[in-house]
Amino acid sequence: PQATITGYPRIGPRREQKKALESYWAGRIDADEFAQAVHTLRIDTYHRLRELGLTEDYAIPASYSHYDHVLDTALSVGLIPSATTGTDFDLDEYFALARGTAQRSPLEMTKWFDTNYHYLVPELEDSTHFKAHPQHLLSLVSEARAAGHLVRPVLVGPVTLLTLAKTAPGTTTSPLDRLEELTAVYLDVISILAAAGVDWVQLDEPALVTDVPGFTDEQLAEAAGRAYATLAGASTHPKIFVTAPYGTLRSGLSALSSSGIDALGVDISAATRAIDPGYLDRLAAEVPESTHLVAGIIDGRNVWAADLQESLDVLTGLGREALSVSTSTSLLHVPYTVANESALPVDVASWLSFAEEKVTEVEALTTALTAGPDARAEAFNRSDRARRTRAESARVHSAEVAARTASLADDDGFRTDYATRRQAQSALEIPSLPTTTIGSFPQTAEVRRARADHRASRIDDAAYESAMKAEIDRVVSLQEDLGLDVIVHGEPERNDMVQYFAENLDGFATTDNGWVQSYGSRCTRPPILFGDVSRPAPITVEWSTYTATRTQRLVKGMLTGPVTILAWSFVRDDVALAESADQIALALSDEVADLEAAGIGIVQVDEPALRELLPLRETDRQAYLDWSVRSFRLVNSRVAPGTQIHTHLCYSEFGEIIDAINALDADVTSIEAARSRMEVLDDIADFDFVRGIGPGVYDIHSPRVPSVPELTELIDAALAKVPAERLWINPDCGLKTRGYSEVRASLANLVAARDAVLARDAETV
Ligand code: THG
Ligand code: ZN
Repeated sequence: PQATITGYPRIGPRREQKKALESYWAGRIDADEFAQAVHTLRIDTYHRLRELGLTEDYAIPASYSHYDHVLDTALSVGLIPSATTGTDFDLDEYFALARGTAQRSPLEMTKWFDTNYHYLVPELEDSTHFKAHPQHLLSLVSEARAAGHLVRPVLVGPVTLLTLAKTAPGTTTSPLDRLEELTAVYLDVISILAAAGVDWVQLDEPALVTDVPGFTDEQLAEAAGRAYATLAGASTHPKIFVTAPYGTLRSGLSALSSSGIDALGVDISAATRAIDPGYLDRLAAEVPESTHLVAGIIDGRNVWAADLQESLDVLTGLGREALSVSTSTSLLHVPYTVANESALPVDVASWLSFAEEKVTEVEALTTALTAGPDARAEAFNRSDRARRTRAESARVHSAEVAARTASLADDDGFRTDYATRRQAQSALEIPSLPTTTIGSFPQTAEVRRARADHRASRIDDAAYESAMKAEIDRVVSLQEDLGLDVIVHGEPERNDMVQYFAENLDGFATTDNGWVQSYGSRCTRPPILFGDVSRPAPITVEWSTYTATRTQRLVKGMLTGPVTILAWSFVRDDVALAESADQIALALSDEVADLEAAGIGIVQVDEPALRELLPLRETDRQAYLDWSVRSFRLVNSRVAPGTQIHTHLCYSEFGEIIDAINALDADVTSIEAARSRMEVLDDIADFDFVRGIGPGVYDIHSPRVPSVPELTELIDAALAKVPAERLWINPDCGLKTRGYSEVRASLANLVAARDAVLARDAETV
C-alpha cells in the first residue's frame, strides 16, 4: 500500500500566497517576484510532504492554484478561452477572469459543494471551442522535477467541470451534450502530460456524489462511464486516478469501476460512512482488484484526530491487495498545522489534526497495514489518548447543557401566531416603508487597531470600551443624520460575525493561525466547536443597551444564528449537528431574552448560511431543514409577541429553501435582491409569504453609489410584489467591507428614494 493525499492547502503556512497575491495586485511586487514567491511555496510544500511520509513517486499531488482550481482546469481545456502561449497562464489575463477589471466583470463565484470554499463558475457557450492548454500543468511538473519531486497533476474531471459550468443565455445545448468533445481534449492534455514523463494524473469527480439539478444519478454515471472508458481506452496516456470526494458514489460506482481507470479514490471517512453505512459493502462488491482502491479514510474537511485503530480495522476489512491510504477530500479545507497554535487549551490541541497531522495519520495507517500498529506506536498512542481524553473530558460534556436540550418539548420554538404578534408590535410605532441596515458599518483602520491593541493587551479594557463606544456614537449620529428609522450599533467590536460569538460561548475554541482559503486570497479562521455550548455571560447586551441610550429611535439588536455559526465552524464529530444547533440556539435564546429585558424591541438573528449547509443529496435535505429551522425558532421562542424578530439571508437562490425561510417565522426577513433586480421576489410572491420583507435595494458588493431614481425604481419593483405595509427598505447585506464615503452617499439616496415614494403615494391617495 501507498500513502497519498488528494490535495493540499495552497495559501501557505503563514499565508505566503495571500501576501504574494495581494502585493502583486497592489503593484508592490512584479510578476517575476510573484512567480518566485509561489515557486518557493510549492517546492517547500513538496519537501514538507516528503518529510511527512509521502515518499513514493507520484504520491504528491500538484494541487497548487494561483486562485482557483476550477478556473485552472477550465483554462487547461479551453472551456474558458485563453491566449496562453508561455509556460504558465498569462497572469494578468488570469486575474482579470478571477477578479474583473474596469472593463470586464469577474466570473461568477459560488460554493464548492457543501464546503466553505468558493470557485469561479465557467460559462459555456455554443461557440465554446475546447482546446488543450497544458502549459500550466507542464510547468508545475517540470518545476517539481527540477527540485527532485515527481508529482501528480490534478484536474477537475470532465463530468464535474461541465456540471459546474453555467450555460450562457441563448446556449442551445445542455452541458453534458458537449462531453464527448471535451473528453477528447482531456485526452490531448493527459497524453501531452504522459509524453512529458507524467505517470499518473488525478481527475476529481465530486459531481458524482451529489444530486445535480437537471440530471439523474444514472445519467451522470453513464456520462462518467463513457468519458473514462475513452480516456482509459486510448493507446497512450498516464495512469488515471479518479476521485469521488464529499460523499458516496451510487450509480457512479459501477460506471467508474467498469471504465478501466487505474485507480479510484473514495471518501470513506467516518463522517461519510455514518451517512451511508452501506458504502463499504458496495465498494467490496463493485471495485475490481484490477482497479487500485485509494481509500480516503482520513477526513479531509474536519479537524479531529482520527481514530487510527478503528481506521486500520476498516482498511483491513476491505480485504484488498490493491489499496492505498488517503484523505477523503483535498486538505484544502483545513489549516496547515496544529503546531502553529499556542493559545489553544492543551487538551483541545491534543484532539486535533490539521493538514500536516493528517498526512502523518495517512502515513501511519499505511505503515501499519503491512507492519502492524506497533510499527507506528507513537501515532497510534496519540490517537488512542486523544480518543479517550476527549470522550471523558469535562470540557466537552456538560450535564447541565445536556439536561436543557433533553427537556425541550416538541412545540418549543413556536411563537404566538403572526396576527397577534403584528398587533402587539404596532406599539413599536414603526413608520411606513421603514428604513434600516443589515447591521455592520465600515470597519475603519482605527476600529481594527483598537481591537488588535486590546487583544495584545496594549490597551486596557476601559480604553477599549471607550474606543468602541466612541465608534458607536459616530455610527448612531450618522444614522440619525441620514434619517434611518431603525438604528444599529454597527458591530465595531466584531472581527467576524461567527468568530465573535465563538469567542464568547463556552464549547468553542478559536485559533491564531488556523486560516483556510475561502476564495482567492480571502481566508477565514473557522472556530472549533469541541464541546457542549453554553453562554457564560451576556455577549451583546451591553453594546445594544449603550446604543439605546444614544438615540430616541428604535434600536435593533444583532445576533448570528445557530445554523450560520455551525456552517462557518469546524463542528463536532461526536454528537449530531442538530444537537449542537439546539445547544447554540438555547444559549442565544438567553441572549435574546436579556436584550428584550433590557428594552431592545427589535432583534435580528442572521442566518446567511442557511442555504449553505443544504445536503448534496435530495433525500437528506428535509431532515436538515427540519433541525435547522427548529434551531432558529428556538432562539426566538420565548420572546414576547411585541418583540420583533428580524433575520437576514445572503443568497439570491431561494427557490429550493423558500418553505424553510417561511418556516423560520421571522417577523421581518431581509434578503439579497438588488443584483437580481428584485427577481427573487417572484419566489416570495408565488409563495404565500405573509410577513415583513426587506429585499435589498442597494448592492453593497460594489463600491458604486446607487442613484435616487435607480433606488426608487427598485422600491417600486418591490412594491409591485409586496404590499407597502410589509415592505422594509434596506441595503443588500452588511456594510463592513465598504468605505464610509460611499456608504454615506448610498444610504442618503436610499432614504431619499423612500421619501420620494412616500410623498408621491401620499399625493395619489
Ligand atoms: N465569515 C465567516 N465565514 C464566511 C464568511 C464570513 N464564509 C462565507 C463567506 N463569508 C466567505 N467570504 C469571505 C469574505 C471575506 C473574507 C473571508 C471570507 C475576508 N477575510 C480576511 C482576509 O482574508 O484577509 C480575513 C478576515 C479576518 O481577519 O478574520 O476578508 O463572513 N466566518
Ligand atoms: Zn448578507
